[in-house]
Amino acid sequence: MITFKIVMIGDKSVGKTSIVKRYTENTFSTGTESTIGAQFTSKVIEIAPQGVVPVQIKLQIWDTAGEEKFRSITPMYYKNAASVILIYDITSEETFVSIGRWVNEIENNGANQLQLALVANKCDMSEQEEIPLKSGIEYAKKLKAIFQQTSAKSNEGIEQLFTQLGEKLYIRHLAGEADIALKGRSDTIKITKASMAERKDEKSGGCKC
Ligand SMILES: Nc1nc2c(ncn2[C@@H]2O[C@H](COP(=O)(O)OP(=O)(O)OP(=O)(O)O)[C@@H](O)[C@H]2O)c(=O)[nH]1
Ligand SMILES: [Mg+2]
Repeated sequence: MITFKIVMIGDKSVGKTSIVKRYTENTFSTGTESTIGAQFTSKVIEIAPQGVVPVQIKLQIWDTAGEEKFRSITPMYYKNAASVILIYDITSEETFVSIGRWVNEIENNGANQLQLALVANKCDMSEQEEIPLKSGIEYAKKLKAIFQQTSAKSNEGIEQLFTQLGEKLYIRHLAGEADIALKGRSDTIKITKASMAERKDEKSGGCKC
């Protein structure tokens, strides 16, 4: 089965962990703790892009820390990644402005073949919106990124985000664009937390799906 590595990036508190939790465990909590380092979860999904026979793919989703002090280690997570999901919080202009900085960082690390996705999270809080939908859509176009409005709280757009992205990655893979599929587990970066997550997976007899 083809595995695609996807990295969640964005300022602290934009909802990276919440989106992953909602997608992989269908849970949401208001009292999440800030992520330290990074960890990954895997999920197998069936996709049926237009003109292609339905196929199962595995998404290996890396949740990273948004806090400034962990920023210097973030670039190593781009290694072997097929995609970066850039997340901002629609109620915080600052987090939208930061997207440009994250994009620069990705480009400076020579990872410009990555498929980008831009995510406008916390859309359940539209009464406190600082970034209109239009701005997100326009920016995504500029970045040639997939755009998705989400709410980890209400579950809006979460499934669509990963399905849309999985389909896009699979189509790119079929077209032979770049080397975007992970070949095996040995390709993943070994760090303490990730290794722990991996061990947990192995204990339960494989991935979490
Ligand atoms: N209303 C609302 N709150 C959300 C949503 N997503 C996340 N939150 C809340 O926002 C806060 C931060 O969420 P996290 O998922 O921990 O944010 P993060 O991006 O992982 O933060 P770091 O790990 O520090 O980088 C938590 O209190 C969440 O409950 C959402 O879609 N709607
Ligand atoms: Mg987090």
